[in-house]
Parts: sequence; C-alpha cells; structure tokens
Amino acid sequence: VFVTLLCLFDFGFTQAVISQSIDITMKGANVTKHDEYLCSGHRLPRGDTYIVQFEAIQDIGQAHHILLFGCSEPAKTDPTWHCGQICKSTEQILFAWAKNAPPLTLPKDVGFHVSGSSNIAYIVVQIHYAKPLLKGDRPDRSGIKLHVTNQKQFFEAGIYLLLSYSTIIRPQQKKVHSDISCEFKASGNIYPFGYRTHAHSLSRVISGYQVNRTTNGYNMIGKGNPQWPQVGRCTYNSMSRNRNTYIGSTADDEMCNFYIMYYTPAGTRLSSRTCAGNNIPNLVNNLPAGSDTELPP
Ligand code: IYT
Ligand code: CU
Ligand code: CU
Repeated sequence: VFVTLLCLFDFGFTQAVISQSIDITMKGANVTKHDEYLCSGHRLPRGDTYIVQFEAIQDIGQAHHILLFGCSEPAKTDPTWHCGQICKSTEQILFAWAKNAPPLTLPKDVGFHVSGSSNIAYIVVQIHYAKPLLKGDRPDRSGIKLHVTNQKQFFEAGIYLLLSYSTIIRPQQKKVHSDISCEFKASGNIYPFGYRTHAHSLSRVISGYQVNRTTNGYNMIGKGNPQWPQVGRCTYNSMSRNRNTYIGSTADDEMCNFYIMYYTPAGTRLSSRTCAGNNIPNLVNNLPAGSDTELPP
C-alpha cells in the first residue's frame, strides 16, 4: 500500500494540476414572499471533476440556507424555479450551508467526484430565502463557489444519510425518541469527517454513533472500518403541542436527519446512500447515556 501511495504522489507532481472555480448560483431570483425555496441548475464542465472546497457566495438576497444537489438531469431548464422537484430522477445531496458557516475545505487528497464517469452532470442549487427582496433590489445571485480540480484524488467523498420515516410524536411529551440504525459493509475503510443534523421545531437533540460490534463500543463519529453499523437518535419535546406530529416536509411535520460526510479510497464508495428506519433495534437499546440530553439553544 505504501509503495502505491508513493507512486501516486510522484504521478501527482509530474501531472499539471488544472484547478478552477465554478459558481453555482441562483440565475437571478426574484424573491417575493417569506420562506421561498428557489432552485437553479448548472451544467458541469465535461470530464472527471473533483470538488475540493465549497464556499458561500452571498449576494443581496437573505439566504437562510443553501443546499447543493447532484443530478443526471435537473427537474427544469428554466433559469430559476420553485423547487418542488429538484432533479428529473433522484437527487444526491452534496453540500449544505446555513447562516455564517465558513468555507468547507475537504481533507487533503479528498474530492467529490462529479461529471465525467460519475452520474452527476448537473448541480442544482436550492436556496431557502427567509425574506422577500426589497423594492429596487436586483434579482439575487447567491450560491456556492466550488473549487475543483481535474486531477483524480486518492480518496472520494460521499454523504450517507440516516433518516426516520414512520415516527409519530404524541402531544404533551417531554421526551420522544426517533431512532435509526443500519448495518453495512464497505470494501474499503470509511473515514467520517463531518456531519449535519436536520429536523424541525420540536427537535431538541440529534446524535449519531458508530458502533463497533466486536467490542460493543459506541463512539461519536470518528474513524471507521468496513464493518460499520450506524445509529442515529432524534429526541423531541412536544409539551407545547396538542396534536400528533408526523414525519413530513412542512413546518407542521417533523424530520429526523443525520447526514454523515465521509471519504473512502477512490472506487470503494458505499453503494447505499441512506439508512431509513430502525433496522437493528438492539443497537439502539444500548445507546450511551447523554444521547438524548437536551442541548443549549
Ligand atoms: C422526510 C425527510 O426526512 N426528508 C428529508 C430527507 C431527505 C433528503 C433527501 C429526503 C429525500 C431526499 O432525496 I437529499 I426523498 C429532507 O427533505 N431534508 C431536507 C432537504 O430537503 C434535503 C434537509 O434540509 O435536510
Ligand atoms: Cu432555511
Ligand atoms: Cu425538514
């Protein structure tokens, strides 16, 4: 393995590295209402491309959050659209930005593979605008600047999403859990290096663990191995509500999402991208104390 690595490094120094940046921005969004979700699609340059850094571009609109999705084809060809649908077929989340987040540089030798032989030819940017534009403002062009290279990276980045779909949160409860667990095998080592949690107003804490089934150890996301079961837990407080709450997409519903950003040696990316539901309840029974302790606001 060591020799292979050295060869690759040598190769890297003799090859010209072509780097560029690509702006994935709204193509002039007219925001007229509060809480609008608008989308714009961008065709990527042909040929294998590796994203190594994401940086927010803040134009004049008030972007509450920005998401990037990979598509083989976007849902629409309009410059901007109300994003009920993002891609023609399934979308693949690539990056999420929320207010004040600094640029994300991937670890050394890690890239998100897009275009070329990947199934991502387009990137769609989705922006949640909290407020309408002011009178006289020009259309908004906020988005994300991608720093890319055409040089193959030794490691390939991916996102694995843990999510719940069948939880019902009864009213007037101090603590309701929604648990997620899956087991999977990968052909190479998996190194998690970032995570993102997402839920709605009743959510108090979302925790994600990697479980070593040999030692039965529960670690917060760290270094992985090919036997890598994952557990996620969302905890809700419904004391303020007199009705049932279901999983769904509106603010009246709830969600339970734990996104793991990981890298693996190129070519060994996980074939599965999501873990839905509590598939190994035993794993969840032994979650460490503190997994559902409310966090400071
Ligand atoms: C019902 C639910 O939990 N929806 C989430 C997770 C989700 C993400 C993707 C569902 C599907 C996806 O293709 I990517 I189907 C959800 O909608 N999460 C939002 C974004 O829409 C991704 C979020 O901000 O995490
Ligand atoms: Cu938002
Ligand atoms: Cu949501």
